[in-house]
Amino acid sequence: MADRATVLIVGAGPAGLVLGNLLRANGIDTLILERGSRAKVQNRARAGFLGANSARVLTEHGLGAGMLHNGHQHDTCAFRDENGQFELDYRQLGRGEVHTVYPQQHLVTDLIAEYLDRGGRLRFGVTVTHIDPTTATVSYEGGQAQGRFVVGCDGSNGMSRRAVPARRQARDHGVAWLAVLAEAPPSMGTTTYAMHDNGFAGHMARGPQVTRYYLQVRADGNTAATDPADWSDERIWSELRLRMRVDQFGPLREGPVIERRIVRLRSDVLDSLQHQRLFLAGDAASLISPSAAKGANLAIMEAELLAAALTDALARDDEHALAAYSSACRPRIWRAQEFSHWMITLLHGPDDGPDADFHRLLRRARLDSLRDSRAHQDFFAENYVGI
Ligand code: RFL
Repeated sequence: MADRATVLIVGAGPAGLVLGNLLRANGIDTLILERGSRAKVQNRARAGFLGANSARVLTEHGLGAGMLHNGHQHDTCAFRDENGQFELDYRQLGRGEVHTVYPQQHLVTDLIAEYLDRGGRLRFGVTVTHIDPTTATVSYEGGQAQGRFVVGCDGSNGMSRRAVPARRQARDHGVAWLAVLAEAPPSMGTTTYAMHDNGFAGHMARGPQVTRYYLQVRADGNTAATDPADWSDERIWSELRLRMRVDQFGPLREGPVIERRIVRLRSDVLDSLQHQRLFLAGDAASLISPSAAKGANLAIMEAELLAAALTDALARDDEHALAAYSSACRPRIWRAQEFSHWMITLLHGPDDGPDADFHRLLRRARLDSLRDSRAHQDFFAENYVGI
């Protein structure tokens, strides 16, 4: 016999867990099915920068204790290239908002504990293999579960988005990063974006003892022309020293590399986040490149909207918000995509090709404008922290 729950959620990432928590707070019976083990999802290091809306959602809904206690506020970023460096204190710009740095794996750990405390049901090690959007039934090896609604929060490679017959806007931005986590304190007090002829390098704090770095690596067509295994600790640090121009700006605080992986910069957005009784949230709905650190923030924004809409539908028999869910999310998703794309073009130029010089000079002009123009800085700050 099929398991029953009012709302079935596929995936225990930020989207599924925020949604599950908000529904539980409204007394709605939920079941989350997650492919990975609890240890695996609680140790998956990805995002770290939570924007102002995410911090509000977590705090307002009683999910922010860990973030408020152990996260820290971050308000400055720096850009450096062959012409020097400038900093933007974005607390003083735009809407005056800041980031809270709180690693995704800590947030996921908090959200799981709180969800279980709120009486939510969660099964680890269950891989959903089929979703029927008409009957809100999900199948997994050895069983089935049925709900009034199903929400696919299973990420960009998940299977739930394939059950939504929507048009897709997919784009590979032709850029690949080696994403590195180092067991080392941050080297600078700022998030730093460094532009160099060898490619982009980035520095982002994650905590007192862990720092994320990015190195742009060669991308040929749709594949990165390198393997993480090609990058020894020494090669990573030597390339970071070069691109971060340590001779000019001071040394990096180095330490063992604890994770290295290739990340393609891609977008993949569906134009509808609903089909019959199936809804999508998070990366399942809209994948965004990590260039502006928006993915987890979009997931949290969507989870809050969908929780309110499902609550209206289930507790008040009012499906207006549910019907409007896709159209409420779409403009926010595209604002984030637009800014993320703007960041991609700011940080990377084409290495070669007939237009390479033209694009390099445009990039230079864009950076000059960001350094000098208060209006441009306000635009940046508003979009950098906001959704
Ligand atoms: P997740 O986190 O991928 O979770 C999906 C969950 O679904 C499970 N799953 C299934 N379960 C059952 N049956 C199936 N068939 C299943 N298929 C999949 C998976 O096991 C998994 O647990 O998706 P969600 O919840 O939508 O959250 C999205 C975020 O994780 C993602 O957008 C961010 O990590 C993106 N991102 C960043 N976002 C930010 O807002 N700020 C950042 O600073 C930031 N930095 C990053 C990032 C992503 C990165 N990578 C690795 C792409 C840095 C990096 C390097």
